[in-house]
Amino acid sequence: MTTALRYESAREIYKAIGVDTDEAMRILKDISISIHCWQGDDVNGFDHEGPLSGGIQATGNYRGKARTPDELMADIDKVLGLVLGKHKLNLHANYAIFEKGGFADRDELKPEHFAKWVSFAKERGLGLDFNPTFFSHEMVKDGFTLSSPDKAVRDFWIRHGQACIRIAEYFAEELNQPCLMNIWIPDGYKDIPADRLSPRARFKDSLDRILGINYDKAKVIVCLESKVFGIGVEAYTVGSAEFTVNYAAEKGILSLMDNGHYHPTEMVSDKISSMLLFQDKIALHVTRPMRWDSDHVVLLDDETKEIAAEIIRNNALDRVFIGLDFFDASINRISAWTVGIRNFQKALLIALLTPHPEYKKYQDEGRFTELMALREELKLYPIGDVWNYLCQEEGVPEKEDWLSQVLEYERDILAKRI
Ligand code: RNT
Ligand code: ZN
Repeated sequence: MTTALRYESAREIYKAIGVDTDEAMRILKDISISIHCWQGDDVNGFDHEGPLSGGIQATGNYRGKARTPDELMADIDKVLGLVLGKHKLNLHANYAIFEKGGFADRDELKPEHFAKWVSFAKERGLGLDFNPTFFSHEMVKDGFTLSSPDKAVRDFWIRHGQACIRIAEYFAEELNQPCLMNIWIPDGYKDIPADRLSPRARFKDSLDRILGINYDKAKVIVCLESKVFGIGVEAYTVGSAEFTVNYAAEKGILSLMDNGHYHPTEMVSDKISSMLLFQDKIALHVTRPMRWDSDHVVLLDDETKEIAAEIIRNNALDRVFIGLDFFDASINRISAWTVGIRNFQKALLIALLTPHPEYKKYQDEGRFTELMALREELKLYPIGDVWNYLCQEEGVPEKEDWLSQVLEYERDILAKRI
């Protein structure tokens, strides 16, 4: 049976439970996801030698990591051809591109260092998001940046944050759409602190200074990402959940929740509704923590589906900035990206093909027997037939058909990067 015929059949099956598959596909193809550039080169970037630091780690040594801007761009192009929709590319400041002899340190970065990324984005109709990079740099002193007890260290990173706002503004102007700029710092202590308050007070003050420069808040949407712990900062992180949520609420910036940044039984899917009741907009990093904030590739697992369901059933597509944040160096990186992106889109499609109003009614009426029975049966509805038809309509590979292209690219291109 052809993909189109299968779709016809699936459409009828969903129609019988009050779900409109055409409408679901229409919505899904307009959902923009912020695709992180850093899966392609294990978060390395182009502005330094030396290891990834800051309590995050990419493990594995699979062949073919991008070593230059041109390689990374080619890899991103490959991925974009395998996923449906129009998206944004999420850059980190350490992905600055310097012409020969034109190095600038993090506190002196300028829009011109990202001009090539802007051309890349324009040529492909992509938006750009941005992140100051408060790690992998010698001015991270004893693991501290914006909350360091050393004023020179804080000042350096404050200048970096300010420089990044200017670059984010440039992105927004050039691409005619807002740029989300996410702040995450690795600062924290390995062991029980003697003083928890002062580093947080310094962080607060540093953020005030970064945000104190004049910038267009319609163009640059700043958000702040929390974290509970990292490698080497097990006892205490300065940018905890309470710190970031309160800071963001007070200053009118957004909170960003990364689902690897909480205690293992705490779920971001459960936090979204509370945030939406008090905040106009929120941002997400969708990832997969395996026992810790390991940044595994996003699978189509229960929490991924539940995060997507919360966005859809609360009608919050225009209030939630969806970003991805994973980096696996142990498998083909193009495949890692493609699997993660397609999986979050599949999770959204599943959410769009769910009769949420009916389920809410069962909940309110205390009919939990029906609720469980129907939800479990829905799991085997022909979601794949809708997915494959949408892929076909959008001109991207159906099913696993994309994999052969990736393996061919590995053979022809990645394997030659030695
Ligand atoms: C680290 C944070 C942060 C980074 C990226 C590279 O734990 O999740 O978002 O992963 O900025
Ligand atoms: Zn993150």
